Amino acid sequence: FQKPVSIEQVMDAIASVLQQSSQPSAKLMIVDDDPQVLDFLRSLLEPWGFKLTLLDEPQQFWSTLEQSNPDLLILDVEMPELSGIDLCQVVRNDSRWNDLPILFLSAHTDRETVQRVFTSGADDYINKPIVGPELIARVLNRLERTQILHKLAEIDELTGLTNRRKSVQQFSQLLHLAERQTQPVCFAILDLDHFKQINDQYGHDAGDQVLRRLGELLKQSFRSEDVVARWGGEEFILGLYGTTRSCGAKRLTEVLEIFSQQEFADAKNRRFSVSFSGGVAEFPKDGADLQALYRAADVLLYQAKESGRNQVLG
Ligand code: GH3
Ligand code: MG
Ligand code: MG
Ligand code: MG
Ligand code: MG
Repeated sequence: FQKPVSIEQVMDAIASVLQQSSQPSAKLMIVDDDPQVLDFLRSLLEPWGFKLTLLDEPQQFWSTLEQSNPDLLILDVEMPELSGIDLCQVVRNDSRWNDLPILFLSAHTDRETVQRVFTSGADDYINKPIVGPELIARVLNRLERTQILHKLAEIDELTGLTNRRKSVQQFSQLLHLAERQTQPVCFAILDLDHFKQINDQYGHDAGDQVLRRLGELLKQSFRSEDVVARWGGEEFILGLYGTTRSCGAKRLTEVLEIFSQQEFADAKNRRFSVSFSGGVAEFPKDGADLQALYRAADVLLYQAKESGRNQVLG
């Protein structure tokens, strides 16, 4: 038999989770027309390190939401002018806040209210009077789920590299930084050679193994501040900070030498090796944004393919 769990034990368990997680610095925005509830929530949540934005009248909801840019939103259901349910509906219809976790507080636990809360797009629901440990547990749970979903949405499943969508964001940050610090960025496209043939001859699993290996090699060959991403299919892109075109081309040629010497084996233990071709461009000389850099590098990639593959041109 298990002993009943006391509130102290729950608090201890939460404290240990909090110590291990990076969540406490998360930003929470709370809207409730009752200042006493806000005071209570402040005294409950602040000691855990959350950054709080408290609002007791929904009139300033939008400007406050935009300014505080919270990781999680807590809404009261019943407020004099606008209900939390109305707010939630509008937030959910704005693509900027699609994935913002929303928790509701309410003294009304009737079926109809609960149903309206969830159909408005809420993620969770907490009864008033608020039980501190329960609220904290629900907040942490939501933040953790959201963090996991965000991570998953940024990663290419096969190689573990940054995916295309995320890499576009990373690139724009990298180029802004380079512009401010007047540094070059080397942009490269890599494309595996005759990869269709590899798949046809040795099977799709063997092909996947090649993609994973190239992903690992690229990850370990460049710094964490560089962009290394799978752009799609058998194509990878790189952004090397503070690196010129010729320097980047040289380093990628070294990576190509290592890669093309790797031996792979298929399910029938047939041995094979694979090469790639690359085209390299330099920011800001060859292009001022990702699109222009991509075009410039793609011209050289095409030339590399046309003139025998297994080479990086820059
Ligand atoms: P080239 O040297 O001109 O680039 O020829 P290629 O055969 O590599 O180029 P093509 O674009 O004709 O074929 C690309 C192949 O990449 C076709 C597709 O089956 C394979 N491919 C794309 N994504 C994956 C994947 O996730 N896994 C595997 N195993 N193969 C993939
Ligand atoms: Mg209220
Ligand atoms: Mg291709
Ligand atoms: Mg092709
Ligand atoms: Mg190819």
